[in-house]
Amino acid sequence: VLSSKVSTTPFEGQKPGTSGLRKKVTEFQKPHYTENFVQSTLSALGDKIDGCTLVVGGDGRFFTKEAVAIIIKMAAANGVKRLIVGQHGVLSTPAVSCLIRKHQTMGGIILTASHNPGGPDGDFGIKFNCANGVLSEVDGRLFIVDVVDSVDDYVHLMRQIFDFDAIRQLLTGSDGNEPLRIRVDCLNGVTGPYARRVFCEELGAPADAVVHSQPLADFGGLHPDPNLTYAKPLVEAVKQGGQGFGAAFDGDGDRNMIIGEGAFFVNPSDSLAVLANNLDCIPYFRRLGVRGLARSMPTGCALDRVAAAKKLECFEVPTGWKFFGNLMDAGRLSLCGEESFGTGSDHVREKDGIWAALAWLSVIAQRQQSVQQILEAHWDQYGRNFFTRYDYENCESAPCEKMMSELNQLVADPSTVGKTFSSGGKSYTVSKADNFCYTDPVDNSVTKNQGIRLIFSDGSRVVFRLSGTGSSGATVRMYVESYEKDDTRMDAQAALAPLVDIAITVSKLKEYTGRSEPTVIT
Ligand code: VG1
Ligand code: CO
Repeated sequence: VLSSKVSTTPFEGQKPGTSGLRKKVTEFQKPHYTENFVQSTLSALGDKIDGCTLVVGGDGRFFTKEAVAIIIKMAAANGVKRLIVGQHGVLSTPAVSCLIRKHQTMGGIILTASHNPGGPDGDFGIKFNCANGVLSEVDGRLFIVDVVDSVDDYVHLMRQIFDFDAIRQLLTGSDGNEPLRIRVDCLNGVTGPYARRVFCEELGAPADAVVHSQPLADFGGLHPDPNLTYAKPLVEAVKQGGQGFGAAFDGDGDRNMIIGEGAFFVNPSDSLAVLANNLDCIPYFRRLGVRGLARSMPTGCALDRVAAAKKLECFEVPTGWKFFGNLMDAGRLSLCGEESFGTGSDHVREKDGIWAALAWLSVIAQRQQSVQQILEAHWDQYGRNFFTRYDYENCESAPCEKMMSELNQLVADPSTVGKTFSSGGKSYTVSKADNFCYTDPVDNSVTKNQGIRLIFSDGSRVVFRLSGTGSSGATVRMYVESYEKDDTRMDAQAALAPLVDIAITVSKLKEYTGRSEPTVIT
């Protein structure tokens, strides 16, 4: 392999956030910008890079081909022996994780900005996933690029986890029941080919059940973020079409939104708890048992109630999937999720959108109940943790930093505990206030500053943090949660209105962000 030396200078702001480096495409197009980050990533592997194998792929967004070409050249120059690349550079995030594990590679490079818009004016991103495997052997200096079918290995894995026959019966009505009609919206992200193969070819859903299934460099102008705001077309289609199940995934295929008939919305925190409560519907967990549960800190606490009832260990980790990996590798975690539409298990080391949809279909098939019936039964058993998240996207950074530092002072002030706040006829007394700090139970590493928490005496919570995935400005996330034992059928926004009001007032959010309304409410 021939290589040459190129000199370059550092760039501002190449620090990876919650999930790698995310910036405008135009940043990555600057001379040496992408090369610098790729070189830093490869250099960080140290000696281990010599003769290793890496997986490379991404969600197919604009600039993917250019980035793959750069990575191939630089990997060769750095002594990597073999690259496993998805066709056209396209692989979903969970599929990359699947390949890393299957081939026991040194790791993988994922090219995605996830749920952020794409195209020449959109975002691009690069993140490195570590090996959860063994070192490959070094023999000679031959450099190999293997182009793999992006779908085969993933589908094979799904077949081992789920009972495809049972789901096929559910979707085709071959058991004599009315078939469950579904609508799966890939939002023109990377999941299209996976979803067509899984839901239509393998599970017998009609071809028109999977829509926007062509991965496009600009997502066809759609915002590939599966929530009620950006996946509105799915919501409308299911309302009108009468399907009993709807799902949408983000650009790189690791997020999911689940809705039932009439577009009945499943809050992701509830989704996690329901799956935890029904893991015996899935052969993978029947076979391996359930070793533990986990959620990210801002995620609603419905999961904790299931864990307590089932006497399972339950972990609370900082936002971002990387914290779950250690627990999985230590054999202490089987199912985990985040309020941000991420759900997954230890079958890979990423959250997994299609997996989540299959998990839900497994529960529906086994219980023979609708999505809404399953949720309501859950609330009847455990009570309901109402949950909402307000996002204030792309605000000015300085005032948001100031707001966070003021909130830091508030939670550091001992007199905050015991204070009572009231609104809309409801009162909440602070029982704990802090900035969330996580000590990894496996390696004892400490991660500080993971979000301001105000926890009230009835278990209700308000959490504030700044996003680590935006490509410009600051995005404030405000998470509000309250628990009701009996009154579980209320509208979530109505139930949470008093606490939302308190949270906005206490943080002076409107003053600092200059926004009277959030960009997105989930
Ligand atoms: C957001 C979510 C977080 C998620 C992360 C990556 O991070 O809140 O839960 O793990 O995105 O998801 P932040 O720092 O912006 O709040 V993905 O689908 O973008 O890889
Ligand atoms: Co994603």
